[in-house]
Amino acid sequence: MKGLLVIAAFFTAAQSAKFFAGDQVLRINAESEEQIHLLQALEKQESIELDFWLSPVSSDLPIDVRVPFASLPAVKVFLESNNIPHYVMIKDVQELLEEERANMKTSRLRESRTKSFDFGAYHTLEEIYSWMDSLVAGHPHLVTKVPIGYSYEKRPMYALKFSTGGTKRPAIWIDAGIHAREWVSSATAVWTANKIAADYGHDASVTCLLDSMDIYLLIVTNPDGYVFSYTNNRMWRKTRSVIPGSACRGVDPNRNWDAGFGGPGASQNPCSESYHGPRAESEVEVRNVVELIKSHGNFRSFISIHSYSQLLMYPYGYTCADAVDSVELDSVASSAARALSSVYGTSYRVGSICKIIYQASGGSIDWSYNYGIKYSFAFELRDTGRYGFLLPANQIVPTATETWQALKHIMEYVHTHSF
Ligand code: 0X9
Ligand code: ZN
Repeated sequence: MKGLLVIAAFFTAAQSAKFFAGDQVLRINAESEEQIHLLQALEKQESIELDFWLSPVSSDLPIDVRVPFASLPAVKVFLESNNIPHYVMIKDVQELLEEERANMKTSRLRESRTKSFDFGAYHTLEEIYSWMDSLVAGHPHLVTKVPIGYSYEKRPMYALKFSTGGTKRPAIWIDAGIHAREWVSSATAVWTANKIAADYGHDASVTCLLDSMDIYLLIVTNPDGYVFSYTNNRMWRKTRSVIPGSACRGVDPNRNWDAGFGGPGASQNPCSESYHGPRAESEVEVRNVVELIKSHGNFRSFISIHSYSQLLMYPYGYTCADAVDSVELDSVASSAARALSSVYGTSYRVGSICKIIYQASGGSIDWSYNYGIKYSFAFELRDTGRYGFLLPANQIVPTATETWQALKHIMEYVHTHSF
């Protein structure tokens, strides 16, 4: 029996190289600027590997941090000796990862038995790509796969294009999975793609929209990171590019856009989770999107889907100054958030990135907005931290279902303001 356990443990370890046994996610509620400064200093030091899921900034948001098992005593002593309120949010990260794996396995078995796709499960990149082919095959007059280029590790990137004809009709852009570990983002995008295809010709709002506009949906914006988060490190966030002169890999693709690039809220340290990269658009994944948007030339809305925190945001992130259209964007986002809440009561906060989450430069929707795409929004999907990036698969469909109401609201608004 013991031998079996050892073998089982070995295989789990071989499957996902990085182990999170005993790691905890702590929620910290700093009470003063001084405490925030202490936590910022803790984030900067490199001797303890801390993974801040929500960074220490002066805002109403709590601070969530994954602490490796070995560092727990030191971190807890640090917090206690400085009287910083905190509690354990996730008591064993590895336990959640194992449940997640087990669920994927079960759903895969069910899928092969029933020859169907389980929207309530997380999938590998390969599974998502082959599902995309089946969606296109099932709706050849509505959905096409648009190759937009290759990732750093030479994986193809495809946007799904929903169109009923015309050339370069006004279009809506939606991307998901720019941060690798935010799996519910891509899972929501898969559900959404299916919903758009299923509703065309049946739902008046989708039909009316697609009769005069196109929708582009990029389900996995960071394919290398996504694969790596599946095979090697579930907590991976960045791209997988090699940084000359550094042992650390990857750039935060949401700090790499040409909008306030390199400013506050991005790191110049290649080992940081928010490393902005050697220059704006250094990441080919970002470049691929920028090139598609520019060459198309008729996007009216740009929506980026992240997790977690339950926020619906608009520009700017690189500055806390108001965007020219902030009053209108705030009202569109507020109505969209209300539509979302009407489904299950999930509550979202609305505001500019800088004001409701933190100052972050080089973000995608700041770029799209400055490029001239007025209706630029970013979602942070469920939850508010109980599971954070490790949202259980049974919340995928509810998350996607409520998010759809918000997306539809935004799209309808954009539609009525595009002609
Ligand atoms: O830090 C980020 O990039 C986003 N938060 S996350 O936890 N998903 O990493 C917030 C930035 C807002 N989004 C955009 N600028 N698109
Ligand atoms: Zn993100």
